[in-house]
Amino acid sequence: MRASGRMLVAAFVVGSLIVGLVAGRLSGGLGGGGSLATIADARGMTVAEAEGALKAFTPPGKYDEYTMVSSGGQSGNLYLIGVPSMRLLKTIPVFTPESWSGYGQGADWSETILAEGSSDKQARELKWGDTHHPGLSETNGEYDGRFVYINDRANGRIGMVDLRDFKTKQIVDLPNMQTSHGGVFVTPNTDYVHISSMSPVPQTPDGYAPLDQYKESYRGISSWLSIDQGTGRIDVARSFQIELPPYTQDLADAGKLASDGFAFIGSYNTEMAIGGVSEGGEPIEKGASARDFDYLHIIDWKKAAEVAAAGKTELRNGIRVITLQTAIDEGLLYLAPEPRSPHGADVSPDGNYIVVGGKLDPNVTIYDIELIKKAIADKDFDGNDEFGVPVLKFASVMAGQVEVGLGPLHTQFDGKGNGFVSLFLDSAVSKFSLGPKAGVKAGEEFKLLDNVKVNYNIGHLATTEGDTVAADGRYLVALNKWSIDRFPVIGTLKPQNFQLVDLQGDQMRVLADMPVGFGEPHYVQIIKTSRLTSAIDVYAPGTDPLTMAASAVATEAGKERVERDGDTVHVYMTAMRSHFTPDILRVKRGDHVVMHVTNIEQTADATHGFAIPAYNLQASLDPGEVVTLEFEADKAGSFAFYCTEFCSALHLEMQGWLLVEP
Ligand code: CUK
Ligand code: CUA
Repeated sequence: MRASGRMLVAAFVVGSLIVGLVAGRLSGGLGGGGSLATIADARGMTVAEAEGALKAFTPPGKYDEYTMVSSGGQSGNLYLIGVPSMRLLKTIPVFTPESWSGYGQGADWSETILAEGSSDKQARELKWGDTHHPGLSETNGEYDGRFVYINDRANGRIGMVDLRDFKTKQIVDLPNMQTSHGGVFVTPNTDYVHISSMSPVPQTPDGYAPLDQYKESYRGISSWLSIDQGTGRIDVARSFQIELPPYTQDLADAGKLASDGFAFIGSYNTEMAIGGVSEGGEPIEKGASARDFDYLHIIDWKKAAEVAAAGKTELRNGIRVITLQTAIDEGLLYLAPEPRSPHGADVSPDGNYIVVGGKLDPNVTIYDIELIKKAIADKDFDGNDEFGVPVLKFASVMAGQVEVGLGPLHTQFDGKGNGFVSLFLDSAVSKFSLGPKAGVKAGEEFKLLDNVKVNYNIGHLATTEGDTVAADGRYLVALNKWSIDRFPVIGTLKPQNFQLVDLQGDQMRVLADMPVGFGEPHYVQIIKTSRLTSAIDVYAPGTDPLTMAASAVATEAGKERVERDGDTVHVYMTAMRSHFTPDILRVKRGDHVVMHVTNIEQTADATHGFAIPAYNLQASLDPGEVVTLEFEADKAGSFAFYCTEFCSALHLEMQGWLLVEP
């Protein structure tokens, strides 16, 4: 009763604020500052801007209704941002070492992940990534808050973050593909996470083929990575790949509901231009834009899984591959023409429509899954491409086109029959209606409804829960590439600019800017915060984060010890406010030191750091966590170690000595 009473009061207060805003003044409740109009005036804002601020504002101590999982571009990380406040909550390192969390700074579990993420297909050990497309796990097509997958566009890699502790637990460097771009999505029950190549590569034993053998030797790859439902880990042995023609495969999405079992991958450069400007050839961007149509790839992935299970695959570098010929013979791969140089392939929440943007075409093109299925069943083909893949007739599968503006890229949805498409060249978002199968009235379908300017040159956009069957149409976030003039001059590399757009009124409205200074995020997903139910506050005592199970080398209070085994010294250390035990370590130069450090606290947020700066080691020990740091004590000296987290009033005293005797 009390809680609902409070909610009524809160609703009344918000109502009063809005009434006050509309009236241009606010009667009381704001303290000494006067009416909101007065405050807005004093700060040089319009009342409309103040109203926008109020819509985006999340008061101190309150949680945001949504949490945005943002890729971090060239930083190689993931970020968590509250929506609507646009407050940055967390950095999650994935492909790049990071100091605060100690990720890749000496703790064995994170070193293991990064090391496994660089296979011998690479020329060098990889130290960075270019994260583009996060994929949150789903159950029945809705986000379930268990895991998130993120690709490395630079390499054919994918990382998995466990949403129990929000830490990276796996990086897989996939064979047979060098790059991975837009093809990241999970299937509606997270049976698979999909990732596809961007640049086709030679499928030859040594990974080399001259460019004049492009059509014969180079292939695109669609990877279907099987997920362990308990841990979220990718099981490569149960996964499979499908060879694709050597086009540049691009953005992709999984079918859902009406289109469950299918996947859609856009592509460009079906011209197979290879460049060679200095060898008498033409620039790739010219060659790749020659044809009026490129191809939307349509994959029947449930059939592909059956084909793989039936053994109609070849093992290539440790993974099962369905060859292009097998994919054609088994009827699991089709193409549909899409207007030239498309970008974006997005499935509506009901699963009926697939929306494609054409970078060089002012329309979005909307396909209907029922028409696609019928065209496949009727063999309603416009011949084959030059690799023998059947091409469906454009007129047979296309449900509608909407002229939305210049440079349409990506589309998101509100679950109310509308799509929202980003317009890179126009720096705008256009809202348009889908067709009757999304609940749109006859006569109202496939129409441009609204347009809002954004600043500037938008790439992706995301609506709240917009990739799922439960898209709710509350907010949209525009991910803008350019921010010239939006922020003070702070050097020559400008921030990216996220803009929060309100979808709740009749017209879209920009509410807030969020400068992003950590890289170029390409895509985000926005999940209701209430769905993050797997999240834990504190590890159980003595947990190894890699396994989330009790660590064999956890140390309890009173059991701290140093054990020597030849030249190897095992240290079993505990950390608690405000000391390490032991706090003096004596070793000899040349010893191999293995330090098992356990944070024996069980108080949430009682994190300690452990750093031996001279040996380039740093770990973050969250309450209950065990980390192992291993090093050769090859430099003699007296080295201070310390806790790097301000954990208590006596944090500065939380230090000790590593004595390496000459
Ligand atoms: S791509 Cu960046 S704007 Cu990597 Cu999703 Cu379209
Ligand atoms: Cu522990 Cu500072």
